[in-house]
Amino acid sequence: MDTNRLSKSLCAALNNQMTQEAHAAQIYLSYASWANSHGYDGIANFLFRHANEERNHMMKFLEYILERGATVKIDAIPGPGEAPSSVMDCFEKTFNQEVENTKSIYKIVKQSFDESDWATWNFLQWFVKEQTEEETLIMNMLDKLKIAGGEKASGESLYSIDRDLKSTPDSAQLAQEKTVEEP
Ligand code: OFO
Repeated sequence: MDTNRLSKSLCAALNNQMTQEAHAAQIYLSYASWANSHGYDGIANFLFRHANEERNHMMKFLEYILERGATVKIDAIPGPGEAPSSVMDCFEKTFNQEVENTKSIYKIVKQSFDESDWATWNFLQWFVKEQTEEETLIMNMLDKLKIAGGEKASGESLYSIDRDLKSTPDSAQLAQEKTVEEP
């Protein structure tokens, strides 16, 4: 008896998204390492925490696919691409990657809607909210950097942004602990 509750196309889309979350984690790890090696310990800490979050997102997809009786396909994770050239570039790249991720999640939301797969549609609502939060978080960082002078920001202002991030309490709760009911 076949107990699989996901369509072939939704299963493929969810598996693909799972790999994209792993890819996002690689990007954050790479940028965090770049920040650390340039002396920005606060920024590195912020990015390392986000790498962890993305990994948790990957696990959420994996667990959901299994929960629906479908097959998880672990694939190769694409590399993170080039390291940033500056702090501004780091956050611009981060923002663009989050926007791309949002688009990719919206696609699966639409697909689940079109297939009337309400369980998957409901599961994805957590990610819709999470993406809004993440985009806002990075947007706020970009605003601060713009005020500091963008690409021309002085060492002093970058120093204080980095120091502030170091002392900011960890507002990024572990994604694993969040649920659709308690996002
Ligand atoms: Fe950047 O958040 Fe995952 O989905």
